[in-house]
Amino acid sequence: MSEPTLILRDVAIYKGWLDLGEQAALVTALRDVVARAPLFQPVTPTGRAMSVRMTSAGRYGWISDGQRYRYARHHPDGMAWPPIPEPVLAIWRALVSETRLPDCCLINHYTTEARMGLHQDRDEVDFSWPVLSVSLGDDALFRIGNLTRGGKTDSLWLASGDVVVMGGAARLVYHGIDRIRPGSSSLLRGGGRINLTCRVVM
Ligand code: MD3
Ligand code: FE
Repeated sequence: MSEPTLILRDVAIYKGWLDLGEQAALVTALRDVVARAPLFQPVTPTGRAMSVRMTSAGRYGWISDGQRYRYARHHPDGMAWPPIPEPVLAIWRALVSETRLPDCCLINHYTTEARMGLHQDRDEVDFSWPVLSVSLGDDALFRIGNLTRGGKTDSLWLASGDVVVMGGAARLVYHGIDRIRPGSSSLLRGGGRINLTCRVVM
């Protein structure tokens, strides 16, 4: 297993883990997923549309049912989620596990205006496995806090090709995306950012 570039609050950060060719191949595979399972805007339990658009690949996908967030076997439009693309699984195998593969690859799409408020990822049943994140496209200002709301936070710019692994003590910390830096990458036509998070759900 390779050494992370840096470790911040138990979050392992691998800067530039993917080269440009690998990033482009990933984008091609993700376009195929999105063609079969379109991006949608989840509605928060308070009834507001999230600014980030999402879809999933894998056995389970993350949805909002209008009351709460949960993992579901089907897209809101009724289709099964497409399989997780092989190049995504290859990153998981290299950095997390060769035996246990993720149940869900959540795909987040950020336009320039999109953001994600501080939250915990706790809709999964099994927290013993890390969450693996892959950034593609424009830079994003990632903020990481604590196991409870409030307290000091650290911020870090994530760039295209960076991979982050949140395991152990980091698995349940509050985190979010404060803003996107428009025009910082030419990977995605039309700009914006894609973030993948691979999760063991059940
Ligand atoms: C730290 N996504 O999808 S990825 C999410 O960039 C989410 O789209 C952000 O937070 C994004 O839930 C951040 C980095 C990340 C993902 C999951 C974590 C950091 C995490 C889970 C626990 C702790
Ligand atoms: Fe999260």
